Amino acid sequence: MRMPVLNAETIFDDKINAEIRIEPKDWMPEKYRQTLIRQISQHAHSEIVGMLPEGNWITRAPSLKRKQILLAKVQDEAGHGLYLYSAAETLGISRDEMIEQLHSGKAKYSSIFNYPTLTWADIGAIGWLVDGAAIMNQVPLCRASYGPYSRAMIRVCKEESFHQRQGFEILLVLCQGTEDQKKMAQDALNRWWWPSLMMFGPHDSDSMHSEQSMKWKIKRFSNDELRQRFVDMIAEQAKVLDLTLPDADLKWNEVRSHYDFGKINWEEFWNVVNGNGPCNKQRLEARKNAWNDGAWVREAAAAHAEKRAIRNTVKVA
Ligand code: BYC
Repeated sequence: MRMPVLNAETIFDDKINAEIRIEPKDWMPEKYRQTLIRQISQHAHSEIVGMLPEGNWITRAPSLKRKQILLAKVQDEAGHGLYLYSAAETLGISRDEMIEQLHSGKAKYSSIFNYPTLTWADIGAIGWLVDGAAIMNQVPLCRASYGPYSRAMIRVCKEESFHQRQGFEILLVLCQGTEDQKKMAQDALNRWWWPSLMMFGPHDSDSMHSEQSMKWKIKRFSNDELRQRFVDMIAEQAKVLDLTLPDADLKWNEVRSHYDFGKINWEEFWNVVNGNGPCNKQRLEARKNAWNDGAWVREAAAAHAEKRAIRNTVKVA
């Protein structure tokens, strides 16, 4: 009996169904490649732009210990950006192209990083809420169907979980401190709560990529499913801090076994995504300046690599 000839697309579909990772040299549909480039590069940009709001507090951290921890956290974000850029490069896009897309505004980065960090409590709120949302979204990405992305996410998630604890601990210390410190923690929570919910993206009904990305097992849960899990987790953790989430509609629903919560301001979300948030211009300016100021380092590194390559060829010959 002759074996049926399998075409590339059938092999790809079978691997997805069997939970076998797709690797860089495997055949993949062009749209799958483009979806991954879009998501992974935007994820990388988010990590790099995400260093800015926290970097703003490195020189003003309240103690040497806090400064060391914050420095380490911000360096972790840089590392996450680098793994993710490398993962995206395996799909055939260059680092320069990705950076160009960020600088020209073609590629997005997470809306959350366009809000200002006004007080030290904001650093706690970012760790607790922003990194908390990141973990909720990224743990399922450790099982994403594309091998290099899923493997990068395993290390990223381990580090994010330390980040969330350090944020929670900053707030716990403030909440157990003076009345003013507790107020500062509550104020940070009031400002960061709704933007954190927006991190999960538009409602499922408005999420144009979700259906296809879930079929391809890039995404494992929808935006709304992850957002709900996040609300359920944070509502309980807020009790430990004795802080109040700024949502009058937040209420445990016995029937659903989930918290109900209020309406998200989608107009604000799209406004921020489209470049008009409080810090969009400042963030992009900072990234462009860093890129231009670092040109001499990239040139020197390239010249050094070229010299080493020539030296090695001469030795081999
Ligand atoms: N902000 O069809 P949808 C971090 C865009 S880093 C801006 O649902 P998808 C951290 C979306 O891109 C956190 N844009 O899209 C770092 C799409 O537009 P395009 C970053 C958003 O891809 C430092 C359109 O809206 N995490 O945690 O299926 C310090 C329609 O959306 C946002 C990741 O990147 C947003 N919030 O789902 C601390 C995780 N939401 O691309 C912490 C990986 C949506 O067609 N990414 N848009 O122009 C994902 O999981 C998915 O891409 C998303 C969106 C859930 C974000």
